[in-house]
Amino acid sequence: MKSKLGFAAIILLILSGLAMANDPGVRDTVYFCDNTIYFAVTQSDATPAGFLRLNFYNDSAVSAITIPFLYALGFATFDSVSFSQSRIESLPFKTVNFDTLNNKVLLGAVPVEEPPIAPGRGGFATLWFTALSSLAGISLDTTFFPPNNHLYFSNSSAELYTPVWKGPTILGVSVYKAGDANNNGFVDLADVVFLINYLFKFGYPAPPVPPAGDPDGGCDIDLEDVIYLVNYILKGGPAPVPGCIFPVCI
Ligand SMILES: [Ca+2]
Ligand SMILES: [Ca+2]
Ligand SMILES: [Ca+2]
Repeated sequence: MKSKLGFAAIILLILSGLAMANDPGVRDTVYFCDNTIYFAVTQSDATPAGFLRLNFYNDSAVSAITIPFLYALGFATFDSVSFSQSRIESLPFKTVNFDTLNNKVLLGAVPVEEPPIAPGRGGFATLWFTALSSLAGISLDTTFFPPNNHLYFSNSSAELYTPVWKGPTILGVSVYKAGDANNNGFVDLADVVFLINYLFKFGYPAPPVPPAGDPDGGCDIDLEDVIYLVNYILKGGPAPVPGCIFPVCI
């Protein structure tokens, strides 16, 4: 993805002129939806992609946000950032600034002609990674970039404050095979049985890696996934896809 340094520079210019304040009301927070990145290995993709959803909470209106990360990615690479389906998706003034030499990424959003970001809880952005090996280890840290580019929110009086960062610093990494519903490293009839038990018998466990139980990629686990797996295993049907079931994030 192309770096948007110009936007970032403008945001920093705006924020550097602001006074510091205390977080009004209860503490605002910035956090990951899930502290594990799931990378799906498929038959056709040797460089599986995984993502992290970044959320934020504010109990009063926010007029600017900057979220910097310093990352150490082990055997993964940083790929891109998406604001799709986030609370700030409609804002035209969003920024992603990569510094790949120094392993930094800076995210920002500023309502310019729009009203401030209303109180609420939900998505800010989705960070995408590419795994180069099953040994991928990832850490992200917001406590860097002195003296500028801190983790900042700005209140409606144009004063900066620092929300609480709810890490963790070290993220779990899980590499799974698409369609491996029972998570034993193989895709075979045992996964079909596992899914049937989960769907139709009381008390049987859900797939340990939820998206692995969604081989048809329909973002749910149902009978179609069972049929899809059977077709793949016994009839040469299409291979399982990564699936798109992830923990509920609020
Ligand atoms: Ca607050
Ligand atoms: Ca399996
Ligand atoms: Ca499905």
